[in-house]
Amino acid sequence: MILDQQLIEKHNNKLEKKHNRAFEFISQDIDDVEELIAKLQKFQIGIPSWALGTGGTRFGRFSGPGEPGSLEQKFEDVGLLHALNKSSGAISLHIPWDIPEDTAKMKELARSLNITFDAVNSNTFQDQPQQEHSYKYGSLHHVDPKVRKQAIDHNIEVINYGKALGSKALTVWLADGSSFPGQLNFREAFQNTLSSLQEIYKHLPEDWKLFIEYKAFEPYFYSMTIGDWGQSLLLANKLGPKAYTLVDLGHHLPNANIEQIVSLLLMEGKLGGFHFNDSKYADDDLTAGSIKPYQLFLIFNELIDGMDLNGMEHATGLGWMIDASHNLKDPLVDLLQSVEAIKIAYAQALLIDRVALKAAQQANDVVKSQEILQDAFRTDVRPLVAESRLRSGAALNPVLLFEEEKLRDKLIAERGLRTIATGL
Ligand code: PSV
Ligand code: MN
Ligand code: MN
Repeated sequence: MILDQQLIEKHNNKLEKKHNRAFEFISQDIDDVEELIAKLQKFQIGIPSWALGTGGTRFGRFSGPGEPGSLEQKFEDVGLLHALNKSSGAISLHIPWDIPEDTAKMKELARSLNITFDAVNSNTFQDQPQQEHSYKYGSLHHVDPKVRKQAIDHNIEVINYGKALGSKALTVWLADGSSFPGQLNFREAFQNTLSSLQEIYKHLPEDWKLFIEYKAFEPYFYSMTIGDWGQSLLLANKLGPKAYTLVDLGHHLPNANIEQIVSLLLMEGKLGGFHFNDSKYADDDLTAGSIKPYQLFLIFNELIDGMDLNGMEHATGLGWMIDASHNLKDPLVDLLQSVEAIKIAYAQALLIDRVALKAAQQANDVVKSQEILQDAFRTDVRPLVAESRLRSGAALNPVLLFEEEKLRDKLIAERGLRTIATGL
């Protein structure tokens, strides 16, 4: 392991004095700071196996050195992130990009790194070598039952890998859609998707969830067969209690009110979880909170409101995952930044005075309602998030430690300049 506890302690000792000052300062204004810190400590965010290497665009890929060259090394990367922030204790695998051939061995490796298995993801948006039927015109929605069957079988295979590892959910994202009016019969495409998902659902273990992701555009440009939360929710409702909608922040039309979508899905008991990322224009897969931090905060505002109302456990009630892919930054540093941004938004939303907000809403006090939200959003909660790390044995400033200790150089020394080529 390129990072041991001593290095973390050395780093923390250096920063502790300044941190303690900032933490004491903010603590004075918080009623139950201990409860808030405990919530932050518990909160874990799943890391996608496809975000550990440098992503590309359709114009090119500029690989970084020292990226993981095997699934074992991807696990080690997540273990490293988790050691740095103690908030990244799970990996979400994408199959067949990451096939855990020897599941017992991979489980043991994960255990030794203190990480668990988040949702497993199927892939029916690319043709694999030796595959009999092509997904050029879609998979679960395909007009040809043979193609649908092949895609269903693949999803069942992914469930089986997940069962062997200890995952508890399958995420289905479909690239099924059409690029020209007339190409598809919408109703038939939807019905085919539903009956394919029904087959997959039959193979879902009792304690599993099926996450149905939606996306408004891309790779098709006219219609997507699961294009919005309405279509996803329709499918989830028809499938049954184990099926849920998954919200990927980058999959909406511009300016969509995602926090409102979140609040209603939660109200209906059909919000499965998130793929966190950020975007300016489309499915840009940028670092969470890097473009619209207020939106992220407003989403957490709805989450806390709805979860508290339904008595849901914040840390485990939903699937919290990142879905990112980068061309410019070191992927590990980027993931540290995303986890930090998500925890900051959560901490800010925990500060909202909910009793006062309710009263202001009931009185139609528009100004006060806005003031209450913005007061929480404009509080610098970074010392709270850092304190939660300190108490969990993680680094006060993971990004700084990563850079100071030249952790990427150490990975390069171990792995060489080899890189992987998976990821979107
Ligand atoms: C493609 O848009 C995508 O980013 C989806 O969000 C999936 O979750 C991810 O790829 C992995 O398949
Ligand atoms: Mn996604
Ligand atoms: Mn996406």
